[in-house]
Amino acid sequence: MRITDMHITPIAITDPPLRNAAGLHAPYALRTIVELVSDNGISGISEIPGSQAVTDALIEAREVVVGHDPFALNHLLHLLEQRFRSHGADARGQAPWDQRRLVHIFSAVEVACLDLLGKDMGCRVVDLLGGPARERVPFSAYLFFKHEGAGGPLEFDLDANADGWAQARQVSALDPEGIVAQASAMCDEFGFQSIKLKGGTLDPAIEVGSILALREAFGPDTPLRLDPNAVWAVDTAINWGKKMEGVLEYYEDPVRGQEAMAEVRQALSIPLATNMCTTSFEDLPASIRLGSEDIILADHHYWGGLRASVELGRICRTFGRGLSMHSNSHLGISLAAMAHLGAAVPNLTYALDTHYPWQSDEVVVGGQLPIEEGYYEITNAPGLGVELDREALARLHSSYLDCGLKNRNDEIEMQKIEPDWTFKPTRW
Ligand code: GKR
Ligand code: MG
Repeated sequence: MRITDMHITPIAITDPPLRNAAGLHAPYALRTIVELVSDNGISGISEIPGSQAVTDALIEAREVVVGHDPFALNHLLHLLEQRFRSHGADARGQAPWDQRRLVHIFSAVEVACLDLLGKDMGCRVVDLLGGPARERVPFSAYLFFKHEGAGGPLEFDLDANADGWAQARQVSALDPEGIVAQASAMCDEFGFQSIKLKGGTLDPAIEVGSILALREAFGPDTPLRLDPNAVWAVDTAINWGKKMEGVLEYYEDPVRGQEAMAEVRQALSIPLATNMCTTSFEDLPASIRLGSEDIILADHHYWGGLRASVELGRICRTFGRGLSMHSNSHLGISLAAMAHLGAAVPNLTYALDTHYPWQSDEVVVGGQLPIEEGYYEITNAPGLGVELDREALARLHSSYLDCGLKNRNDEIEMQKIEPDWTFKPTRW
């Protein structure tokens, strides 16, 4: 089999004004959809975070990918690595999200190849990864401090008749009461049984107060996580962490860097997790040596694909580290890929993060995928089990062209609300 074409489509999806350590989400989040077409007329798809650098790199990668056999994945990824090595090393950046290009390219190409192969052979991606350890994959609620609005064009932003989650999704939530209300609406709608709160945005007293309010409202059987995205100082993280001992399931990236994480971990009896201080295979030796975290958040978009993430799972098992999963704003192709990975890796035992409830657009046939009782259930459909809705793809590509965004920049968006606001690597 040969890959005869590679379609690269940047899209913009509506995204509510969510707060994080880097600022505020813009009305649109950028994603890129990749479709590989083979000489037998079958195609495979994938979705990755979008940016101008990623689009440019995908266009360059196309020269390597087209003409290649999708079965020969190891060789293909090797060729891509060689091609991009000449561009110099990628930096992850200080933002909560990862900005390296090569891992995105690997992920886009590998996932689309696996989808293509599954569709060709009539088997699922989870089967290509070694078969399911579970068919139902648990996801966690993901709460954000937010401003009023549901994202997208302003005239459609607010729906006065909305109720339930649709209503909670558009109102502001900037204190513990707002966060508990957001959690209740999200959990009622999707049945989530674990809850993560994005921190690093407001005074730690409000964020820790929100965790304690969630504990009060949901009781000790609902695991809670707090993620300050590395903008707390070590003392801040330890002092506030003491108040959450026995309350948090895990404390995600309270501080920046492996040394600081190791210091906080020593001082507290709460498991530490990361998607910011240990983010690549090269980071793993120091992570183990320093003991910087208990749990690593996999993310096939950032760890170079699904098979690399399976390898990460095995390394975590070897060194006694837990495994969870990171997420950014995304649509159903990414959700399906995350779920196939979550189904395949036996020790991925924590409920996976997902931003999916915050999204209202979709690019797969049939619209948004179901999360019920907090689970997404892998279907028997081949490949990732999802198909591209071409009309939706064209519409979301038009949104991309119209919205004028080429890169994620939460600082600029935040300055529309607080003109003097600037990103600080350590804020509190
Ligand atoms: O989308 O605001 C966001 C998140 O903060 C995201 O960018 C992070 O990468 O969710 C992520 C995390 O767990 O750090
Ligand atoms: Mg995180």
